[in-house]
Amino acid sequence: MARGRFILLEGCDRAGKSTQCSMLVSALKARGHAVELCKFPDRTTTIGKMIHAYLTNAQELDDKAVHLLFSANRWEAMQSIRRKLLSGTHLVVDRYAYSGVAFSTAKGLDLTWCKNPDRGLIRPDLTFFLDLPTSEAERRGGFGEERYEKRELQEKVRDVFLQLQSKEWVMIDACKSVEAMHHEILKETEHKIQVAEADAKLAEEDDVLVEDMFQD
Ligand code: DGP
Repeated sequence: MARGRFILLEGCDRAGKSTQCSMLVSALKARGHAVELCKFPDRTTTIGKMIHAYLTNAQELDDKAVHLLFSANRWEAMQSIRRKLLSGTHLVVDRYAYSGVAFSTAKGLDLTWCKNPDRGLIRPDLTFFLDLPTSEAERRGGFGEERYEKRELQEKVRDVFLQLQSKEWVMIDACKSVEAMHHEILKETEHKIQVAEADAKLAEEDDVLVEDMFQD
């Protein structure tokens, strides 16, 4: 049996990640796949509650301390993510370590320093980047009340995301319709899953998880 695929959706605020994640989960379920949604930050854990207090301006925290909390919030999910993937469940993940680096670097922290705490996290099998110009994000009803929802910061975040872009990323134009984006994302994901299933039938060795996020 092929292990589950780790499908990541990254992007700027207002790009439609959460909508696309739930549409993707529903479409994969409808096609008979075992699939779960996983969202970062996960605000339900003890660490996640501290992050929530910070994001909603209920608590002040040093930039580096909060960066480490976001990273710890991903690390605390790793055992469960590993278990699910190895049991054959696909995971659709809403934000991950790229958001961690993009937001903290945009706030002025050093890019390499920001990558370090996330080194060794499980690497996604497929990363979509939903790209939306900040002016368009603003047009979509403006930003909300949370700490990072400000035009100037969002512009810097997008710049860092584009700096982090690798050739493995699938770029999605988030100005397109919800349906058009969904079609592209689903097509790429199904292809990834089919290739993995075909490979698993031929392979003599296990298809291992790669725990090398940001390793050089
Ligand atoms: P969301 O729940 O997806 O709306 O994310 C909440 C906010 O937190 C959003 O403005 C993006 C930001 N964010 C998400 N992940 C990270 C992270 O790892 N580090 C930092 N500094 N910010 C993050």
